[in-house]
Amino acid sequence: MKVPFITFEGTEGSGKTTQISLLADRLRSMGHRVRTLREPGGTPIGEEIRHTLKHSPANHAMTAEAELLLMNASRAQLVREVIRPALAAGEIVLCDRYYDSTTAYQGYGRELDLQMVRNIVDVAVGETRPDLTLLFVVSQGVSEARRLARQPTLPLPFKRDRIEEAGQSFFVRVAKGYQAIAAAEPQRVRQFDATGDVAKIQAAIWDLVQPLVKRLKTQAV
Ligand code: T5A
Repeated sequence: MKVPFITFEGTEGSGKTTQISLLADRLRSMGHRVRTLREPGGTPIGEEIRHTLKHSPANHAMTAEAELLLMNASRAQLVREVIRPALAAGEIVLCDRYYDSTTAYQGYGRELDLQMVRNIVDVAVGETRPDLTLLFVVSQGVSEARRLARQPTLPLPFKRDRIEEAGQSFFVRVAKGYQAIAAAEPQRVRQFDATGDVAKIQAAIWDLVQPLVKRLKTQAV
């Protein structure tokens, strides 16, 4: 049976990282092999690109087109260096953001042409598409409050984040983009309210993931 490739999407601070970690722990405790990844990043080249995109002091003048290409350069590397080999080796892949982020942020948020965005994503991912995408929905207010609460705990080089410096209207467009993505592919993209209790969200995610893993072979733990 094919191992699933699952992606996690949503606006800043929607709780993806928290839930990926809980899901990975649960799957591993059952004997599954799991690979957790994040975008942009996930490879040495991708992590350098991530720094350029988010935290580099030299990134202020980055154009939307350069941002689109860098996101997909990181992705092209991740797909070939890690995701395809991991899936081929029977590992469940959990990825914090994937190409829906590009559609939402560069397509809707930066207002780049959606067909151009799709064409570039196609180059980066080819046939490597997620089996399930979990879309975490929180209000702009919750997203911002969670980001601000975390800010003092971040080490200095990570306090500034170029993408998070975008205005409120940018994030409203990103959220609309995610709604459009979910409406276009309701089978793959399953959205849920991510403002509640962590354990409740974890249970909702498990209900969606369990059918994809229940017939997979596991190793003794
Ligand atoms: N981007 C990315 C693009 O523009 N295009 C692309 O193609 C791609 C791939 C990535 C940036 O790049 C952009 C989008 C982003 O701007 P990132 O740092 O990886 O940057 O950003 P996020 O993915 O948004 O990561 P965050 O860490 O900000 O958000 P998460 O992972 O969704 O949230 P998490 O789990 O870290 O939680 C945030 C805080 O909330 C708390 C946590 O403890 C934490 O403090 N929390 C909860 N609090 C209350 N109730 C709950 N249920 C909670 N769940 C978590």
